[in-house]
Amino acid sequence: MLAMGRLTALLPKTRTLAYALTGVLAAIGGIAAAHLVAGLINPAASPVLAVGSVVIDATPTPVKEYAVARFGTADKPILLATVTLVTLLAAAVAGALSRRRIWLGVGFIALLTALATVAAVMRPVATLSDAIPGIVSAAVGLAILLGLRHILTRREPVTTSGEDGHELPATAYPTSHDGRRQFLIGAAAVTVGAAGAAAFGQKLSSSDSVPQVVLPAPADTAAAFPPGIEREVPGITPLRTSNTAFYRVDTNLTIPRVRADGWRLEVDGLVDRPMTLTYPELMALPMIERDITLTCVSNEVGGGYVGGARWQGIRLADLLDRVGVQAGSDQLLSTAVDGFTIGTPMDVVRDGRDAMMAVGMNGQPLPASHGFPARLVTPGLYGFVSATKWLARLTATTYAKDVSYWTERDWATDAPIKMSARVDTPRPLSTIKAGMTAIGGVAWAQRIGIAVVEVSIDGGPWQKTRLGPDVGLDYWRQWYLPWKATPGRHAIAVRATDRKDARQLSRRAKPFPSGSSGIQEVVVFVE
Ligand SMILES: Nc1nc2c(c(=O)[nH]1)N[C@H]1C(S)=C(S)[C@@H](COP(=O)(O)O)O[C@H]1N2
Ligand SMILES: [Mo]
Repeated sequence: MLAMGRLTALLPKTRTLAYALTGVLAAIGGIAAAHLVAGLINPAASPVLAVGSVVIDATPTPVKEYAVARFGTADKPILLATVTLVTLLAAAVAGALSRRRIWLGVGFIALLTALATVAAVMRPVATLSDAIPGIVSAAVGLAILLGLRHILTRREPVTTSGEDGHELPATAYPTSHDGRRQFLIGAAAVTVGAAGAAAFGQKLSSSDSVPQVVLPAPADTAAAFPPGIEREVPGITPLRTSNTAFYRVDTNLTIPRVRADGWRLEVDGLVDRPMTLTYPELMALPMIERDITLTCVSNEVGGGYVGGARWQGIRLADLLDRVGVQAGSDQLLSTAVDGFTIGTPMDVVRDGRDAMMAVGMNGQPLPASHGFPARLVTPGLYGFVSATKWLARLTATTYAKDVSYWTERDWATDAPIKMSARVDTPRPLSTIKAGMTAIGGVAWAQRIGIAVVEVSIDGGPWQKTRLGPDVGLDYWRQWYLPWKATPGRHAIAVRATDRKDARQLSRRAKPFPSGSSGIQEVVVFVE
């Protein structure tokens, strides 16, 4: 207990700090307890996340753009860390002030938790139960504040400071040593409890649930899925991306949990017969099954925001024929349950490609993270103009009338996926052993199909690689080239050509506003 004795000896001089700490611990404990409860009820109602969402919505577009440009995908963690930090700083100030005026501490915790509760309840898809985490945070926060304060004041009677604010030495209080120990034990208990609660809550909220529904057999099935060459070429991306390995991109801080019962799909706008579908009604419609490679416009050359899966769902063109789209509608606006929107060109959706409202992914109901109960999948277009998850509404409209979420932020209105080839193995900047190996990866040219993939080593001639199985023109293609690696540093470049004989763009472009382009070049070391 020597360390504890030393620690406690520090406390008397830093009594204001101890009070600040009660505020911080109250905030941490309240936030953590609420995060745990939110994990059980609705992850999006967790105080920091709810406040974070309000901050996102209230942030002017230029600031948002700056944040995305400056921090990229780290923008969300940075936002949440900032919300937490500001809260804890304010809590520290309130705690310190509460030393003399208890109501300042109590009032602050009440105000803070009230804000978090309001933020949770005001979200577009909130229910009343979303107030529960905020209320829990108030109860736990206040209990911690008052509990720790109780321990502190026991060794600091009202007479501690005289009229002049002068403090008596701590040794004047026989119980002070015990009090300090108790305070430290209490603080440690709150910290450990909060860490446990937060971690468990996080586990609950980030687990990707596969909803318990049974998919009907599709009427129009895809051809048997061929085995990929990932067994023969170690390190190459599997031909089919599993649901758990599939990239996830969306604006949501937590995965929306939509229940099948109660869910409705509205089909409206410039249509002759507007329609509302329940989940069972949707599942009763004839379904198709297609192998499609999805790509995110934010994917850099060589990046991982791309994946291939077998999708099952209702052909969009069939659904639109049922409602009768009126002449003049050039945009299909799709709205998610949280109000997020995507605009897809109406002629693209109806040009014969199998754009679909998917309910299944690789033989399973859509996982929550990939859009349960229903999402759009449009072959050939980047996800931000074609792949709305957690679908709630389809509106036939015009580009003149409605502007979708990303288009409003200056991204393209229509964005076909650019052909690209990626090296999976050897890994960039890795060191491999000399001798026979393989260079391999994937290439995609949705809507047209890959014809040729070529590799150039150290600026040498372009060599044709061998292609993996053909899964259709909307699906990516594996490729590989046996290679006798010689010691030294090597640069490997890869480029693709499609079945219309067009070559991949070599001009380098950033993702904004309509997708990256350029030739990937990978450097490896051989020893
Ligand atoms: N509701 C909703 N749907 C969305 C998005 C989103 O932010 N919200 N992002 C889109 C983008 S940018 C892409 S690339 C795809 C990604 O789908 P995935 O997460 O299933 O891979 O979803 C699209 N659908
Ligand atoms: Mo995307």
